Amino acid sequence: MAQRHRDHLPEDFSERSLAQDVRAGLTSSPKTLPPKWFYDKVGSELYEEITRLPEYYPFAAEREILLDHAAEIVGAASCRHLVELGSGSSEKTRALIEAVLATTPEGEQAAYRAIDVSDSALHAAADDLAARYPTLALETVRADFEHGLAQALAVDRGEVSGGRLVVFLGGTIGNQAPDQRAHFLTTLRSALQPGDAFLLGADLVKSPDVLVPAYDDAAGVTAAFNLNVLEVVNGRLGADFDAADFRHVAVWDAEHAWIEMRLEAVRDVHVRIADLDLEVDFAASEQLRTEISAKFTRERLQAEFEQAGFAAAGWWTDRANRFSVSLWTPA
Ligand code: AVI
Repeated sequence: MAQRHRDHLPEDFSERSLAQDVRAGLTSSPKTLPPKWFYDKVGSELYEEITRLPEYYPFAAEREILLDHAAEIVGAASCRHLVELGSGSSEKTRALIEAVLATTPEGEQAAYRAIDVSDSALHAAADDLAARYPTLALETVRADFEHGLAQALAVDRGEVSGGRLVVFLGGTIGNQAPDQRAHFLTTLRSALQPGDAFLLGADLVKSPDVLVPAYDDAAGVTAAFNLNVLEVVNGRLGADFDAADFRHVAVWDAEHAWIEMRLEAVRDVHVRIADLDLEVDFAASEQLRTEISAKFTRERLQAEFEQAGFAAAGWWTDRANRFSVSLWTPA
């Protein structure tokens, strides 16, 4: 089956937006950096390692839901065209792809469009899927769904008839700030048509005794993942961060219902970011926020989706009720 690739990002997109984010984040108070910059080659490998940690339950819990309920989910969505946002390796999506293929009548076409910022992840996933599922129509789109969501979804529907199921897995929605999330949901809603549906993987609120170790594991992999963002800024913007000047912190913020990852200066630190011609000072104990990971209740998701113009169409959790996969349709 033919593969199609589209690139919606300008050549210098990554450099430009990293520079903007670093300048804005390190000159604000408190200091912040957006989590999307964790994922260079080393960061992506560390994240893969995180997903295999005993403390980091979200990955295994979501996979359990998809393996147990893929046929039911695809039946409820009744779509033969999957579109995945932030598709990465597409590994967990295979359960959904297989369920779509199993229910696609002969003579009809099943399709999968992967949308991600990483060219290498898109190509590796497409090669793997093409070999596994020769009858699947495959399309890869390199886009930043934070800014280019409408455009990434608006491209033509090709020869596939019927609705599309847009899939956003991994709990990544929790890494968006509440205003970004509201914007994301309304943009998504306006890109969907009757017959389309949206499938979301979202982590659930639970005891901090489970949540905090998931983001501060005994082996220190999450700490290395968090600290690696300093190396990303060093490598890409000529900064002179020394990771030994910072320590990893993960705290549960009960008021906002999110985990916050931070990097705390262990002493007074002066940093120069050469490419931005920027000097930044950290006082000892000052914290740089690098990620929020929001956790949800069913009620909260329902309220946010209704606000954005969606109706609930399905709800699944793993057997231990730690993680949710939910289906939403345009109201
Ligand atoms: C990608 N995202 C859903 C992960 C999370 O759980 O928020 C990123 C992560 N951060 C620390 N561990 C994993």
